[in-house]
Amino acid sequence: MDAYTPTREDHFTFGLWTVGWQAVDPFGGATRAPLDPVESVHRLAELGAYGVTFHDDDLLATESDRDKAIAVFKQALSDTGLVVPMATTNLFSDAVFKDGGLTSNDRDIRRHALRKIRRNVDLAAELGAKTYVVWGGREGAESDGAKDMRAALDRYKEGLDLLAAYVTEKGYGIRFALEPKPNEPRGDIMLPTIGHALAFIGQLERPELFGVNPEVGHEQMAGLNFVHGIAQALWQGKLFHIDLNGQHGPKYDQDLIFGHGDLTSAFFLVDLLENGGYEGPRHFDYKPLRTEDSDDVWVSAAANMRTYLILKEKAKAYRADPDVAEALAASRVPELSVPTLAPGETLDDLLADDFDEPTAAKRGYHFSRLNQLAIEHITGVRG
Ligand code: DIG
Ligand code: MN
Ligand code: MN
Repeated sequence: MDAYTPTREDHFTFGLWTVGWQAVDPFGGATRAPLDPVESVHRLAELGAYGVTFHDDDLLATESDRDKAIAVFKQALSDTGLVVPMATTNLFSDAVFKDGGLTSNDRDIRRHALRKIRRNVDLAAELGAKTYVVWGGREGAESDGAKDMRAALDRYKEGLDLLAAYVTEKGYGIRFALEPKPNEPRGDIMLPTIGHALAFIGQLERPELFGVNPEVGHEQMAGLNFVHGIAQALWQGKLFHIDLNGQHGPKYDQDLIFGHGDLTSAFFLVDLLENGGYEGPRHFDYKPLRTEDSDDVWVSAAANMRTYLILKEKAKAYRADPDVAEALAASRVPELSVPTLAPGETLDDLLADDFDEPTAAKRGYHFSRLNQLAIEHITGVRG
């Protein structure tokens, strides 16, 4: 037990599919045996997790009878006290979804996808989940001719509007969180970034029931800044959930342990989540490396939470450091929060400014010192 030992109060949650990943990839078969979801619940509880999340199919990893699988899962939740803040649907593994679920060109398959989601939304509500994630991993195409993207958006909207009406009618108190990803497994996935998802939400019948579930690696795969994406989601009141993991920039989706990719970005992400008003669970959607044996799966799970708590403490020290406060002021960072016009001022009033452009153009921002202070906090030179 030390300062970085997680407790339920930290609200760490894990997808069952993370620790349960058998490490099958396009170039090789499983390196680990199927994992009983009941064992995952107990092991994650022992490690200090607060809850678990699941796809409908994850519950059937070792038990093919759905009712039995649900019963033993519920018993494990009751035995450990773990909660289920979020659930989602697997619309990407079964061959039937090879051209997508809600936006498959095949109308019968779109109807099947809606039935599959509805059934798991009912279970999610029964288990007390308040967030339902929609990751359209197969909603996309490999060629522009194969998918009429405007029609696909119509169908995505139709399906999500139906589900929003359903949870409203049922009084489930569930909100939906769209999870963007630019590609993989499809050549191009619909709603590829936080920005696309936020714009799409504005077109839905009940936009208030929709937010985003951004994943670290999914924005970084596209070379985007994840902290900026989260800042905009928070700014729009649409950060309903989050998938934490690690990624080394534009390449295949690595789903590394949180912080094991871009550590500086992870530091500022934790700083933003802890100070930016996000109240949701700190959820990990990562994969234990294919190289790991079944014991080290739990070492990897613990590492996510430990790294988050280490960065949380470092971010707190950074914010409390008087040298950082001074450097922020020298870089005029707090000045950005001052409205450009004073109360009551108009654009005409701007004309009265005595602005000396050459002098202003010469002013430096001193970001180098500020950035170095962050590095010194991250590396432990300052604390
Ligand atoms: C992949 O990043 C996706 C799926 O694992 C799941 O649908 C979603 C849940 O967070 N993330
Ligand atoms: Mn991922
Ligand atoms: Mn995810």
